[in-house]
Amino acid sequence: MSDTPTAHPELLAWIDDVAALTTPDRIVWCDGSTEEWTRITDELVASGTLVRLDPGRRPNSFWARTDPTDVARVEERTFICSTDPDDAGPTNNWMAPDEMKATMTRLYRGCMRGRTMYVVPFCMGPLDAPNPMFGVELTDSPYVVASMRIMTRMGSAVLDAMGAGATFVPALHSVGAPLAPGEADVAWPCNDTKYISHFPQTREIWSYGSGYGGNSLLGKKCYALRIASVAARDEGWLAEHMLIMKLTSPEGQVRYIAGAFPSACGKTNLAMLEPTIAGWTVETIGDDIAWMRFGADGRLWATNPEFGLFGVAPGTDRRTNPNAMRTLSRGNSIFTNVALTDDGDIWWEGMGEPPAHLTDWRGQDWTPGAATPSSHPNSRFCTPIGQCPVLAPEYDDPRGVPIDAILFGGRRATTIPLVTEARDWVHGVYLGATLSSETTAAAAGRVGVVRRDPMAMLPFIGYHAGDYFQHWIDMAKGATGDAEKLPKVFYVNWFRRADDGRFLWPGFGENSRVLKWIAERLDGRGDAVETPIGRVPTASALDLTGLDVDKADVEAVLRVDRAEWEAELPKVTEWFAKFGDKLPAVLWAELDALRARLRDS
Ligand code: GTP
Ligand code: SPV
Ligand code: MN
Repeated sequence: MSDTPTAHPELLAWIDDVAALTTPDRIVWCDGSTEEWTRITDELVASGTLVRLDPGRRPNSFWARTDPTDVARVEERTFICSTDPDDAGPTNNWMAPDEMKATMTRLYRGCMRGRTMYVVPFCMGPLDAPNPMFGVELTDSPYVVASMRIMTRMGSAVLDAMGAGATFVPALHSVGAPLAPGEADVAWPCNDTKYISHFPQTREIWSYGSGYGGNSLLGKKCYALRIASVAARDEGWLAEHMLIMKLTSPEGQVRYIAGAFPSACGKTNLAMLEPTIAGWTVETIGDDIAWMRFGADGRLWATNPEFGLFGVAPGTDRRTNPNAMRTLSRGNSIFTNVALTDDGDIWWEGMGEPPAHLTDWRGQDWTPGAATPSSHPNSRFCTPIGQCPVLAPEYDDPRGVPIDAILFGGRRATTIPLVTEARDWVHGVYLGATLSSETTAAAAGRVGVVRRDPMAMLPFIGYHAGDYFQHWIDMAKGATGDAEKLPKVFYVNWFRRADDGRFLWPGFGENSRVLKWIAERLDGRGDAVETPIGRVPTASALDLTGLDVDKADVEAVLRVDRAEWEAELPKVTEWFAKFGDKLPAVLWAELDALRARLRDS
C-alpha cells in the first residue's frame, strides 16, 4: 500500500492482514470530510439502505430500516475472551482467545467479497487530551461509517494525531454478507450468526454478523465500556455507563452529576432535561458513557468519550424531551427503525397524535390502531451532540468536570423509592452492585423481567464483576485517601407504579425536583429521614411547587416498605453468592447491616 495516508507500520500491517483474510473488492480510507459524508450517504440512498428525509424539515437526515432480526444488542452472542475464564467472571460469556479467533477467522475468510472495506480512524474523547484514546475500525458497512462519523471524532485529524507510533484499539467489523459476482445486495446485509468478541489482554475487538448500534459502532460499548473498563481497572479509573450533566441552581451554584441507569432507563432524558422548577438549569455533557479519573485535587473528573447521541426514539417528544427534539430538528441525523410519514418526516410512538398513514419500521403500511407499533421499541436517533441546544461548553474539555454526585437508577415498578441517599461510599457501592431493573428492548430477549444490573454495567463489564466491585471500593483510596472528596451516591427510580399500573411520579422535566433535593443534600441542607435502606426525603422536602400531583402518590413513591425490602434480601444473597470469594466482604457486611436494620425497624 504505497498511497496510504499513514506510515503507522502496525496499522498498515493489520490492514494488510485483514484485507488478505476478508478479501474486499476495495479499501477506502475515511477522512471524515463533508464530501465523504455526502458521497457515502448518497451511495446508501442509492442502495436502499437509507431514505433521504424531506430536506425542508429534516436537512441532511435519513431513515434506515434494519433486517427485522438485527434490532438490538445481542448479549447472548457477546464474549469476553480472556485467557483465564475466571477473568471474565460469572456475568459474561467466555471463550478462550485462540478458540474464538479460530472460529471467527473461519467466518471472516472472504466475508467482505464484493464489498468495500472502510478504514475508520477514530478517537474516544477529545483529540487534544494528554493521552488520546485512539481506535481504528475496519468495517464493510457504509452505514457504520456514517454513524461513526456522528458518534466519534473520526477521520484524517485522528490519523494525523496517531502519527506512526500511537497505540490504538484495532476493531474489526463485518456484517458477514459477502456478495458473489453480479449478486444484488439487500438493503440491510447481516448474518444469522453473530459474534461480538473482546480480547481484553490484547485490547482487540472482533464483531461479526450485525450492523446495529452497540454491536457494530465499535467505539461505543465495545471500546469505551468493555475494553476501557479493563484499562480503567489496571490504571485506577472508571469507565461507566453514565450520563454527565451540569446542574446550576438559581444562585448560580454549579453541580456536576453522573448517572448510571440501564439501557433504555432514562440517561438521555435526564442528561438534557428541561427543569420545571424556576431558576434551575441543566446542561448536557454526555448521555451514555463517562470516563472518570482522579484529578490532582483528589476529586473524580468525568469526560464523555463520545461525539454524538444514539438515543431511544419512542417516548421522545416536545413534552418529554424538548431538547432532544431541538437537537434533531437541526438535521444531520440518521433515524433507524422508526416510522416514515408520507411527506418525508419521521414519527414514533409517543410523538403526539399519529398521522393517518405511515410506513412502519418493517416497510409496511401502518394506520392508527394497528396491532403492532409503527416503530421498533429500540428504534434510535443518531445525531451530533454539538447540535444539542443545552450542551455545556465543558463537554469538549479534556480535563472533564469534577463529579459531585453519582446517581444509580433502574426501572422498578415496586420497592425502590423515588430517591435514596447512600450513607457513605461503601454503601453507595452496595446500592450500585445490587441495582436491579426490568429488562428493555435495548437488548435482544425478554422485556420487563427484573434482573440485577450492577452499576447499569451488566452487559458492559469487561472482566470479573466481583473484581469490578472491589475496584469501585478501592476508588476510596485513590482520592488522595480522602473519601470525603468522592461523589455522594444516590439511588433513583422514576418508574415506580401504582396498583393500577400508572407511574406514581410524572418523571422527565419533573425529575428536576429530585435534582434540587440532591443539590440541597450536597450542601448539607434538605430534609431527609433515616430509613433502613438509606436517607429518603420527607414528603415536604421535595419542592412540589406548581406540580399537579396527588399527595398520596408522592407518599407512595417515597415509601420504604419493609415487606418489599425483606423480599429483596434473599435475591441479593443469591446474587452475591454468584461471585464466590471475589465478592468484597464489605458488601456482605452491608447486606447483613441492611437485614439487621430492617429487622429493627
Ligand atoms: P440507552 O441509550 O439504551 O443507554 O438508554 P437511556 O438510559 O439513555 O434511556 P432514555 O433516556 O433514552 O430513555 C428510555 C425510555 O425511557 C424512553 O422511552 C423514555 O421516554 C423513557 N423515560 C426516560 N425518562 C423517563 C422518566 O423520567 N419517566 C418515565 N416514565 N419514562 C422515562
Ligand atoms: C444501550 O443499549 O445501552 C445503548 C444502545 O446505549 S447500543 O449502542 O445499541 O448499545
Ligand atoms: Mn447505553
